Amino acid sequence: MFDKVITVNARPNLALVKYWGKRRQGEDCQDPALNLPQNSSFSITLDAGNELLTKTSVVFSEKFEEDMFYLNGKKQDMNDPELQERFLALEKLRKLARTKTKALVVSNNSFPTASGLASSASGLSAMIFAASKALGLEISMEKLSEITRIGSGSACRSLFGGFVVWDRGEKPDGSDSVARQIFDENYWSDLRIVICLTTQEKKKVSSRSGMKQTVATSNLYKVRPAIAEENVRSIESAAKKKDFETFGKIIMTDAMNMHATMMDTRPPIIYINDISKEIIYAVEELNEEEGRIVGAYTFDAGPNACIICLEKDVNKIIRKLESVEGIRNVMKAKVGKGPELLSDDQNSLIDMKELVPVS
Ligand code: 2P0
Repeated sequence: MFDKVITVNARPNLALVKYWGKRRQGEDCQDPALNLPQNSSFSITLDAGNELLTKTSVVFSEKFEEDMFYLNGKKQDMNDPELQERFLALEKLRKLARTKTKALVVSNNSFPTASGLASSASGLSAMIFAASKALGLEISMEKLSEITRIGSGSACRSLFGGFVVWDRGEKPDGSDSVARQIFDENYWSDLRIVICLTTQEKKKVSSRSGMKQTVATSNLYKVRPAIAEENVRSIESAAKKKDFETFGKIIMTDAMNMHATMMDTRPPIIYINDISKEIIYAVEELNEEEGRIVGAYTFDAGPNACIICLEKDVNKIIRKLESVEGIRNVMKAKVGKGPELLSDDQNSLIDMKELVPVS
């Protein structure tokens, strides 16, 4: 049964209104492992050519005694508690397929893992998308997004291309906490993202544990979900009108609002660094000089900056950033597609005959 190798490419997404905090067990959450967010979020899926891509091959086979996972060529320890939590999503798929057959998952990221660029989002969405095909499951993207969310919250947004809203939902079982595309990748064709890498170091506090600490200890966080919810509504309406001025202002204020709650956490979580701060000042200065929003910066759980702008202003922003010392690399991205199924001959990461990772 099975033994069919499926390979997909998936892309990271960039939240422009952020998810930072899960619901705790209670009336609106029956199990914290469901990864139910405190607020809705809004993202764009990123396309930086081959630079920000997760390629993943999955096969289920009776030959396997255990699940195996290789990330960037390295076999991962399946006893790792965080990995086990993430694989709950795969377990859920297996349940739907009424099977106990184990899987081999081989995944390669073309960007630095755990550096604040969302590799877990593209990774989990690639794995779950590929696994659903390998199991021959015919389920809606909405259902797939519900399952992917269990592996990683932000990953449920990477199942779609373009502009995506992940609705908070109200149900304690999480069946209405799913992502949906609101516009496809061609909708706002001159939107660009300038990504500035300021470090390649692994972050000190993982998003998963960081957001838990924030929800538990930050007083400021008490007002965050309502602010974020309002920001999702406003940015959706700005996107609908392609009103970049409003769009950009919401992006910057939402990112800073989330980072304020991180800093208000006990002990404080400070993801941005001195270079990030210089980038903020440089973009603010450029916007001031031009008398309009030229660029809008945002930061995730790390110090790398993403600056959203229109195509006509990309060079202006890059020139301005030349005054900032310490930026290691600048990449340009567009709004991209959701996961793509690759045909067998498009270099699978699993040897089709031996069912082992290709060396
Ligand atoms: C986001 N981040 O909305 C926010 C902005 C980081 C800052 O989603 O525990 O890796 O797997 O649900 O999705 C990072 O959190 O956390 C994240 P889990 P995830 O993109």
